[in-house]
Amino acid sequence: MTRADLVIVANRLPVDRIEGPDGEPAWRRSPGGLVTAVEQVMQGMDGAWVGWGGQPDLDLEPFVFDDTLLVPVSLSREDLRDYYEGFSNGTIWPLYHDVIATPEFKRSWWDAYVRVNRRFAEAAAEHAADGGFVWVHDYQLQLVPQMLRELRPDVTIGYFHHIPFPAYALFAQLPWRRQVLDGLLGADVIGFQRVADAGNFQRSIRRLLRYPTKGDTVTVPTIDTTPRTVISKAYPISIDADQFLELARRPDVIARAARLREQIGSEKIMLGVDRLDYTKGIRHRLKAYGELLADGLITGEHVTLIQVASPSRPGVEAYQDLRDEIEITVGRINGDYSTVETTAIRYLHQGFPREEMVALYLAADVMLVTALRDGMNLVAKEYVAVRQDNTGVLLLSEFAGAADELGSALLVNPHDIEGMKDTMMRAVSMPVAEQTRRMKTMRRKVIENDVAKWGKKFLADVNALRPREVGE
Ligand code: GDG
Repeated sequence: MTRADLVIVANRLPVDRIEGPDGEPAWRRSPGGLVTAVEQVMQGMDGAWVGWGGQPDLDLEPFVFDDTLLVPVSLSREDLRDYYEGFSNGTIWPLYHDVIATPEFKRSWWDAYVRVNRRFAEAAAEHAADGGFVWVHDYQLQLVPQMLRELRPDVTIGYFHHIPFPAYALFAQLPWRRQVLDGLLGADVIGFQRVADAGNFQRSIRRLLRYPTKGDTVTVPTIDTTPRTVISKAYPISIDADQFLELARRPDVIARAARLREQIGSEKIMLGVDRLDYTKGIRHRLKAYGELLADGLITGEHVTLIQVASPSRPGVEAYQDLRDEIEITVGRINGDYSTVETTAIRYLHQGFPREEMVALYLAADVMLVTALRDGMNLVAKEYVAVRQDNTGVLLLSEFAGAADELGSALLVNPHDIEGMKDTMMRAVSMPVAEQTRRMKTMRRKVIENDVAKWGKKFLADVNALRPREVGE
């Protein structure tokens, strides 16, 4: 049995199953952010990755891909319905995003969540080397740290929470709130996106479990030994800025951006890029833009809006409803304000290659990030990273984690439609000197604090707890 010094545990494996050239199934690296983030940490180390292979009932043995041992966890259609679409995306996701949609509390979903979390914990326990480090990722796997600690008390456990952690009054609604806190506290280091998330978590610990907290630590009592100290702290995630800059410097990408501008033809381009999710504030953004057109403050020839809404969670009802609402709104606005020659909103319910995303970022005068609640929002950081000439305006929701670092953006409250309209007008007419001043400050932050630094900071806190460093 192969065992690794570093084991990543995430809902998905970092690969997609595709049809190979010979018609046989093959694997292709998926372009996700977590892969790049962790890749840097894994370099030169014996690494394994535990996760679901992306298709139901895929019962496969562990295999090596790109020097990493991939350990597929099999999920049945029922598991996917109850653990993934159900408890993860129908209960935890809306509850942790300030109940923007109503969370459903179903006991059968919880049972599936426990069952599947155990499966992930067992796979991690089987593949971690003696005294190794296991890094668990995100809200689908909050019970894994404790389950793993019971199976393998010798390993060091980290957990990173990519989405917000809600205020106590909301978290307290969860019927299984204690179990979730106990599950997370199985880790040695628990990472959050914002200082406020770590604060909310500690408040819930104090109120519900009555464990003492001090600074970045929680003291967890144990039955037979001295209490354990758990670190719970903010580690704001970032992007691989160099990789984005490299794309932004490629002649074909630059040429594509110029062509897009020319073809669109309007004076200004505003851009939104989001997974089609109710947390992203796409409806609010469309409403503000539609009203500016209705008020006659702008025309479609003057300001075009490109909205990429990449398909997401089509099996969850709230997402189907959201898609309908957005598509009706886009249809109405275009019906009223497009002309034979110009289209007010170019709406794309599709995923695009990263090159195309970067070309869009380069073509856009204004980037709209109007999330009602967002753990971090990497799109905001990607836009900033590629704007090498220091032009462009980022309009950023104060409810996205990125607002903590990107205070030089035009910050908005997306619920305040009048405020958003004013800020959009300010964004499309901002003098270049002001754009440059703001963009320079933001670019410095994003480039200095890239994802490699994020990984290093998390690992430094993990290593401080260990007799030997991870990777030694
Ligand atoms: C969760 C948290 C947190 C999107 N469409 C396409 C595409 N993307 C890429 C973006 C960006 C990523 O997907 C989206 O990241 P976000 O951070 O904006 O949002 P979530 O997906 O909700 O991520 C979030 C994040 O985890 C990390 O911790 O920041 O708060 O919700 O990289 O560029 N990429 C390509 N084609 C698309 O059509 N290639």
